[in-house]
Amino acid sequence: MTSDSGQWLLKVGTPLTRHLLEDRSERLDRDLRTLLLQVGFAAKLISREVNRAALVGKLGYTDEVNVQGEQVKQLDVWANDVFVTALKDTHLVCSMVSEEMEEPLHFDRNCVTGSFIVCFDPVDGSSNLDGNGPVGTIFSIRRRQGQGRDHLAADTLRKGAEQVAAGYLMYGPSTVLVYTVGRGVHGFTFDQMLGEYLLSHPTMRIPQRGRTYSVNQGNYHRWHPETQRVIDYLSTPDKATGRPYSLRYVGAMVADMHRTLLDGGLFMYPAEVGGGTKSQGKLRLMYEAAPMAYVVEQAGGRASTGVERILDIQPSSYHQRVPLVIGSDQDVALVEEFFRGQR
Ligand code: FDP
Repeated sequence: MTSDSGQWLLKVGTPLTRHLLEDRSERLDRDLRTLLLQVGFAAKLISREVNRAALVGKLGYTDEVNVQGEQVKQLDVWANDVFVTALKDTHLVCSMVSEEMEEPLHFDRNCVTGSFIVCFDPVDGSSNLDGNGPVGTIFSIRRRQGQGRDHLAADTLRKGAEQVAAGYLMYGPSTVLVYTVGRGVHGFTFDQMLGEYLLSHPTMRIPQRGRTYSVNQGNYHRWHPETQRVIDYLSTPDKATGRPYSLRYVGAMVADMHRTLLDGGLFMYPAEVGGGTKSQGKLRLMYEAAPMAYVVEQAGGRASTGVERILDIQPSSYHQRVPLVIGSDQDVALVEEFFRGQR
């Protein structure tokens, strides 16, 4: 819907389908619109299954261990299949990278110029599932550059700055869909009775500074000294600078990020010392850090490793991990000062 001045009016309660149809941005062509709607559809199926998982025997682990050596939940596998099938069916997706698949899937018949690469984490925060805690789905969409099978790896391993859309679903007390196509961030709440996502958070802006930090502080003694100093600083009382910050940690990135996006502050998953599996943190660049970084930057925030902008990192492997500091612009900038030794 546009006003007389040609400006796009965002009305709370608008269904996602109409919202996407009325967005005349050049960035959102028919194919990308179709893909976003299909992401929303796959998420409806996942949301329903998360909701009744305990009743249909979908809680608990499988016997498998995934590519990062983590135990796999039944819902991880099921949701991965749902997402793959739903997006493959659009014939718009050439390749898919997922936390649950060691290698990307390539759909030869879909691989024509202009088709898309989708990276996703079907159930983020899945260790929360058995305790009825919030979980989510994260997605990242890029356009394919080259043609032919030889280009598949090069097409798939691209910087976050090349994303054309990204977002997440949060399956909490309500299911929320948040997305960006590079023109701001919009949030929708799923109305179960209508079976529709309705606009509830138009043009989301993250506060420039927050009052909370979000990190697994149980890992404090495994962090590098500069990370420890950041947390010591934030938790030390000082009225003049608005400290101490409060600690909030759900342990599901989507839930911690959704709160951070709304209220401001910091979310971190830092690197650990000792050369173990978390020497580059825990979170994955392509389907966790990069899409969240795109969303947060589009909402006016900042995302870095502490020394480098997340969206500028060239991935070298599909499941690469990356230290992450993300949230309000001023709070992330403060952490970067600690990492540069300026504090
Ligand atoms: P999970 O392992 O439960 O899927 O990336 C995975 C993730 O959760 C994030 O969602 C979450 O922020 C983080 O790991 C939690 O890790 P810790 O349990 O080590 O704090």
